Amino acid sequence: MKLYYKPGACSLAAHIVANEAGLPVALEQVDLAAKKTQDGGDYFAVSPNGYVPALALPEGDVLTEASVVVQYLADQKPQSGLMPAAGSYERYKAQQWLAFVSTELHKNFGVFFRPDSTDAAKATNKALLEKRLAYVDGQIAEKTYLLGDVFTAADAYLFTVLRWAGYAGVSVPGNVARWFKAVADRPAVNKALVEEGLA
Ligand SMILES: N[C@@H](CCC(=O)N[C@@H](CS)C(=O)NCC(=O)O)C(=O)O
Repeated sequence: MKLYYKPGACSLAAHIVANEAGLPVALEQVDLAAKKTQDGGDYFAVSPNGYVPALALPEGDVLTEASVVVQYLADQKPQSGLMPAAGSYERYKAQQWLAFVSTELHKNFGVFFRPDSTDAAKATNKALLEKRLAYVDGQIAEKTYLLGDVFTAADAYLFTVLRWAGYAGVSVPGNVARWFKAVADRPAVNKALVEEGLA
């Protein structure tokens, strides 16, 4: 398998899950501005929408969408607990968090990275993101990780998008900050940050 990524982008979630699972995933960096792969190839030929993450599978297909790529990787090592078993109620809770991170957080951070975004749009999204993080704060008040005691792919995705909070000027409440530190301290997470040149 090969993961197409940009350092610090949402592809970091897949990278973390691959490391947590101990999967042999090759990494290829993408120049998202030029839409070129590390070896100079056309990234649109890999992934027609031109965004990361993209996971090239041995069978030849390419899987995209961060919330799905992390599940695929986790399911390669079910014993890792990175995703609960398919069909279990816990699986739906993990998917609830993945959908929440994707649609309520990830997408709303996008405005801070687009050069044509207005200050008004940024202010609107900052307020919305802080409201959503207040919800997360309440949900994890009594927990180590989003689902309880076990680190899952949902934590990897939330950690990835929350790394952008400082850049965006979005305030992170206390329980979320405590959770963020616990995730950052995990060896597999740190390894991914080092491998992407971020630590
Ligand atoms: N729908 C995609 C969106 C992925 C996405 O927004 N990727 C960003 C980096 S975090 C990207 O590659 N942006 C460059 C572009 O869209 O041209 C997903 O959920 O994975």
